[in-house]
Amino acid sequence: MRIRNRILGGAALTAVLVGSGTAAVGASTSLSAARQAGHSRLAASEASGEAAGGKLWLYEHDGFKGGFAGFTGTDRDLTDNYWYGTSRRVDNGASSVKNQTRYGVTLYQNVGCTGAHSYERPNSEDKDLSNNDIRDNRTSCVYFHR
Ligand SMILES: [Ca+2]
Ligand SMILES: [Ca+2]
Repeated sequence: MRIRNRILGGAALTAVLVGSGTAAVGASTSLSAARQAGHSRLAASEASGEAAGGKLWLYEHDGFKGGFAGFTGTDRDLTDNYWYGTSRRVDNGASSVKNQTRYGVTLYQNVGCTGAHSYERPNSEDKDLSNNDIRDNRTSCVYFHR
């Protein structure tokens, strides 16, 4: 399984490289198909911060900018979570949110899910938490209402 993944990863990378290299000769349809194949395999949606379906996404800055972190279930302690690809903690750092799950999710001020909190409806987004009870830079717990 591990080897197979490695081969698939290499194939995806090759497809993207070929796509880039031959873009000038104009085979754009197959190129974009190759790019999309590469994209999905490389999980570019996560790497770019574009939220893939099914997760609650916290963002470091307003307007879904900066670091991002995806959740598929309750996490009562964000002190051991880091913005994707960084060493910056998610704890007390979230300023906007997208809830792309079918569950309501409550963001809490304190580890252990207490204190000020804001409820995020299923399939909703909020580009600025500063005018919510949770406010900016306070979220320490993500609670899924399953
Ligand atoms: Ca955690
Ligand atoms: Ca907090």
